[in-house]
Amino acid sequence: MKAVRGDQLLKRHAENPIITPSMLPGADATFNCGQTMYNGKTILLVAIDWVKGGRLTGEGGNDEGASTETRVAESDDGVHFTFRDKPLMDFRGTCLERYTRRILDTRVTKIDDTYYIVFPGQGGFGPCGVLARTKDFETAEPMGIIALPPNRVPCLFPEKIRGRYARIDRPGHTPSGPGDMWVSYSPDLLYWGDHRFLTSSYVRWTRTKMGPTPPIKTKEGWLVIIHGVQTPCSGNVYRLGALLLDLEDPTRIIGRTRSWILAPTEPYEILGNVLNVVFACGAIADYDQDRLRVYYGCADTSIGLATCRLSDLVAMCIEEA
Ligand code: BMA
Repeated sequence: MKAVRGDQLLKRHAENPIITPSMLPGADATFNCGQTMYNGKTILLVAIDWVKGGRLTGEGGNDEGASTETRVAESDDGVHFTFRDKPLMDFRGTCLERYTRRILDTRVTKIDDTYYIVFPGQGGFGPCGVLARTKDFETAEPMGIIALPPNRVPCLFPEKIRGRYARIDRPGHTPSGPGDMWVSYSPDLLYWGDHRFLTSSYVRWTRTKMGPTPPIKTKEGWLVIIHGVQTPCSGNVYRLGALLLDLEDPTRIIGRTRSWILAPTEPYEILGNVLNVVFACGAIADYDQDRLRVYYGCADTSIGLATCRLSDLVAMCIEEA
């Protein structure tokens, strides 16, 4: 066993996994989640797979409902969550219906008073980036498709940079090519251009692919939690790391972790619907406590919470750059 196994910067909560399918009767998986704060509560947008009579429902199953839907789970203490009883996004009957029958891996970014949600649209073609918005997490409105396939992870910055909206994403990931990360700009969140290369895979544990989450502002730079995938003969292993980008020019990398900060080492991360996965769709910064909370998907089955000092992660990015 490598020494680094006991040495991951993110520390797991003692009650992990804090969200499991047993919390929702009929659920087979309650996993990868967008995350944010709303009215003092922690809000997670949790991907849910349902099972009925031993079969997954929806596409490929028995056509009842979506194969993966996304529900709000909310909490006052950030550890004990309650699920709402309806999916947040049901876009049947809208112009985006054919792209939104399966909604998972949501990325949430608050810009001014609106929460923007991006997720991979799917429907018989490669994943495309779908943008929706909400102000209250009761209802959400579809806005449009902002990235052509294959691009499942456009992540919005929480404020304009030099007068324009900005995003980081990973276009072009296919079985034969890992896809690189890029930064793009927009006047209105719908039309994107002025694309700039950011980075290719840079360590062994991101060799198969890597993907971003919505950037978090720190005084040193934009902190971006990333997932990295490596594929030994036993199959994909998903781990987490981080990048630090210049505040004024986010195409400039000023820090990055060469070590991973979380890897699947616990039984609930190693075993599940997909083996060996810790996967983050975002993180929450508690600036007043110098704390970063990461609610991460475990083996595509449940959700864990891991935390570290925000300043420690920023320092690690700069030291290991
Ligand atoms: C990625 C996404 C995630 C999933 C991961 C591991 O490509 O599909 O939703 O957690 O694979 O299966």
